[in-house]
Amino acid sequence: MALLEILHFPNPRLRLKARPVTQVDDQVRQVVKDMFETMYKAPGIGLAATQVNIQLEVIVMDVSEDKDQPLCLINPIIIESDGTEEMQEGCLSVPGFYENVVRAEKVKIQALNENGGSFELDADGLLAVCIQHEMDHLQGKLFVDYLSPLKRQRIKKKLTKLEKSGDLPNSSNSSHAI
Ligand code: QAP
Ligand code: CO
Repeated sequence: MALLEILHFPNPRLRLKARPVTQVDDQVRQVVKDMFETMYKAPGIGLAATQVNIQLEVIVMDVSEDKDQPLCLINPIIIESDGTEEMQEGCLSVPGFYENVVRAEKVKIQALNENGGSFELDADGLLAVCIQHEMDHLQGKLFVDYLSPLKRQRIKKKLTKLEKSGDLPNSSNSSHAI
């Protein structure tokens, strides 16, 4: 097991597109394990491989209250979506910022699980929002892209400053803390 380093906006690596997993093998399962560990530790409710600098279509999530319902999505596709809903979102790659985003209210997805088995899932509420948010990551898209350029620029400026000063989580540059 290993904790992975989470990239922060505006790191250009968050813009890379993930490629599909061709075979769900032990190496992929190790990535899934490490991603769960990293997400639970953060703590977060969702994490896409792109956020930990791995360009594979792998997502881990757990939107349950008791953090006891891990969900792994490999090569997910949306096969149906319905309605619209606005919800406040955050992101482990955009720490400390929360803004409203409009997305589909319901989605039906098809994906592979960590054993390579195919499944479908009907999602609504927070789960549906989280799935769409994480699938965006695999395309190099962030929730801040839905905000006004001015809001996005402000967030970018603040996070760049925090990153330089080493004041973000899992930073290896906390020079002034010593
Ligand atoms: C995506 O986000 C999401 O700013 C998952 O300081 C979030 O796990 C989808 C987090 C909300 C739908 C609704 C954010 C942790 C975690 C922060 C997360 C922070 C610490 C975000
Ligand atoms: Co995110």
